Amino acid sequence: MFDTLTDSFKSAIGKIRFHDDEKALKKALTELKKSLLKADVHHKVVKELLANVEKDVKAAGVGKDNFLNALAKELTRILTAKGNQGFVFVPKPPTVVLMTGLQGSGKTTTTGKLAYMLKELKKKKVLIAAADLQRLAAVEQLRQITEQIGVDLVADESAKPQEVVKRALKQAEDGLYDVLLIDTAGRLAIDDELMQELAKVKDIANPDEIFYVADAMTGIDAVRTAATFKEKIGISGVVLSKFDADSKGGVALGVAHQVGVPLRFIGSGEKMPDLESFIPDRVVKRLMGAGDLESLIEKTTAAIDEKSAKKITKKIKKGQFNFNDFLDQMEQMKKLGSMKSIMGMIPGMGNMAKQIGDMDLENSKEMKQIKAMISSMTKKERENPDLLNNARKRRIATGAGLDQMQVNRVLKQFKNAAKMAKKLSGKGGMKQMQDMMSQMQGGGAGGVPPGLFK
Ligand SMILES: Nc1nc2c(ncn2[C@@H]2O[C@H](COP(=O)(O)OP(=O)(O)O)[C@@H](O)[C@H]2O)c(=O)[nH]1
Ligand SMILES: [Mg+2]
Repeated sequence: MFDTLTDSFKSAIGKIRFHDDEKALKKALTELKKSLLKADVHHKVVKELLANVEKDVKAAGVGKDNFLNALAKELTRILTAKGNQGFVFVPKPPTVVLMTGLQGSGKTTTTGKLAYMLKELKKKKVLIAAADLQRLAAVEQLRQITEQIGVDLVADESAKPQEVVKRALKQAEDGLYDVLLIDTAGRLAIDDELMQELAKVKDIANPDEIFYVADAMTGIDAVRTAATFKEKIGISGVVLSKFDADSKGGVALGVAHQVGVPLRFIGSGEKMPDLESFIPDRVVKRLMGAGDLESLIEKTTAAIDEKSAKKITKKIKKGQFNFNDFLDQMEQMKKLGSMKSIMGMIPGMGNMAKQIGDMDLENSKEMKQIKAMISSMTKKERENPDLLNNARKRRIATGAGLDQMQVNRVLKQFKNAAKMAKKLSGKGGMKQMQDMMSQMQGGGAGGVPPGLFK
């Protein structure tokens, strides 16, 4: 997320050479303006941001730290609109959310992603109502999604949307659900019929929140249609879907400010875990290359079962990490979503994330080889990698359809990884890892002075 933006910020910040004069400040502002416009941030937003940064820096005294502080403050202001941040639960459940948007914008997918997030991260009981009855395929799509993520669905192809919503409300109350998400029908463009149907559904649902799902790839249209929905039915949050396909990312910077409604979530892929909360001050940290540890911790603690994590850490420390633990770890990793988005959240690892790109760890050649090998092992061998003598290795190679050299290579990698993990899990291990990472990148996080985000 935000690769291009983060890059252009870094290069703008990197180019600033302050000699504490106003000429230098002007240069820095020009750099910044170029990078923001290049990222497709709306020109009015850019103008306002620059004017405020200039004013702040002049008041505080020209200098690099003051410049970066003013920029961080102004970015946070631009990204913040009046209203809720993240997902907010009402005191008396269920929290009812109406999902709206144009056809193909990503409503149904986002409904599934939100349900997944609430269920997995917040351990909530979620119900989904299929109120898109325009297309029969829409109900089927939702059925597949809810089965996949293990969330209950209210659907009835022969009923009116209002009927389905009524039933869902009753089931949510009776069944003590925490959240009810209502997926609605979209149109190719905004028309009166759509708005009237939505208004009817809204009247019955009496939702606590109305989310507008906008396709990030439509750029400025995403902002425009969101504004229309706000005016016609009133929305309380925007979700930008398909952000992974929008390499520039500037829409996300402008939308809250331009629509006057907070941007709440960002869709970053087609899979269920690919949804991220948009919390302005965290995003600013990431934009300025400082990573976003809060989001990372939230994501990992939810996905990784704490008890098994502790057990594994203990084993790693004792050097007892075996193949079963490895398979366990892989399963846990899968729940985290894409490797790239995780790496981007670790301070100083933004560059690394880019190198990894869209690498599909799970389907990589190495991973397939090691999985094939593990499945050819006996129970004892899985528990104790040291048992693997040459005769056993030959047997495993045949079973996995590999040659013995490949088996040896994978085993060596596995042993090295276990050794490395043991070392890192010891005292000062995290520090070692950070040093290693910054060496690999040829420098630190770059640009951001220490202490800026205290
Ligand atoms: N790459 C990517 N594709 C997405 C994202 N969200 C939705 N999609 C895809 O967009 C298409 C339309 O989504 P859908 O949820 O059916 O849209 P709806 O008509 O608004 O309900 C589907 O193919 C989804 O897989 C996203 O965040 N990233
Ligand atoms: Mg849909």
